[in-house]
Amino acid sequence: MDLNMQFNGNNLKLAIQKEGRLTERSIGLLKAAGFEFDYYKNRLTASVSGFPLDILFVRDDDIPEYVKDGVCDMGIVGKNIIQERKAHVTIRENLGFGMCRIAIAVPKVSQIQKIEDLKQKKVATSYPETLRRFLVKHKITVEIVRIRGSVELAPSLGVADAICDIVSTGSTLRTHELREIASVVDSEAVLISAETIAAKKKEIMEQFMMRVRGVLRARRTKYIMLNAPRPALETIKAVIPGRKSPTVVQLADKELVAVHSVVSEDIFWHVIERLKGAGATDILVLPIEKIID
Ligand code: PRT
Ligand code: ZN
Repeated sequence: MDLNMQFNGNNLKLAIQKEGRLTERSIGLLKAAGFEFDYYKNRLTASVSGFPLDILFVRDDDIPEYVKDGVCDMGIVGKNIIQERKAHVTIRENLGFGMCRIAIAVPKVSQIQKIEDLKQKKVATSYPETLRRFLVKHKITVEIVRIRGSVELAPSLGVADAICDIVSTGSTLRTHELREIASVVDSEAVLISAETIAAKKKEIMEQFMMRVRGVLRARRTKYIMLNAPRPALETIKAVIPGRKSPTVVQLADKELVAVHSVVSEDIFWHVIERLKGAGATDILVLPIEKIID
């Protein structure tokens, strides 16, 4: 594909998965960041209106190399692929979707209980490099059987004693009567760029990143509103300090105040418990669209 034939060379070129588990969420992130483009099946490229960004729809496996070689400036791909390829690219943001792990599993009935029991056994995987590194770290020698798809079938076909594959919900392992014995590495979708950025692309990449970060931060944060008795205010302010300081509004009832603030999603439930404990009532939680500093 000669990209220069199709695109303005000064535009930022972003590669995303054409059709697969990351496609919908990648497109959703770009749209949430305000980038408008048409997407339909079998489309190879799209241009964004009002922003110098071109999108390439490709196989996920090709994305690290495209970015490393400068065919594209940035890409959205699973961390698992980057690690497997040992691709020299820079991870700019974790994107909070495509969550999975690479894990080792054995048939439920197998004698193998722990990774040490894998010594001299056969392990089937599409991630030979990731597995190799894990085994070197644990000083275990196995025979790695490289398989491209349907790795979970390998033990029942007699091809291997264990598998090393992507696990998300664990339902594929359950369906195939497999039992996880070790987690090798965690993965999620990431935004990558080349290690060195061409000078003419730096500014536009920063603008692109600012928009994407605005969405990511908003997704990780909730807006919270609550009522509280005035004496509880100091405790509540300590629990939800806000981005700078919470908004405190006097209610008609002089004994009550309303407090507005933002809370990070990872500590959200913990915070709610503490707020209730401090006497907060009528707690409202709202999504935030964007956070820009
Ligand atoms: O055609 P192309 O090469 O672009 O796509 P692909 O078929 O190689 O990849 P795809 O779309 O299956 O996955 C793209 C990326 O999604 C992966 O590289 C991971 O980063 C991420 N991801 C997240 C997953 C899963 N979750 C996942 N569950 N990739 C694959 N799976 C498969 C896994 O291989 C296993 O067969 O789902 C099964 C396990 O899922 P659970 O939920 O049953 O545990
Ligand atoms: Zn792939």
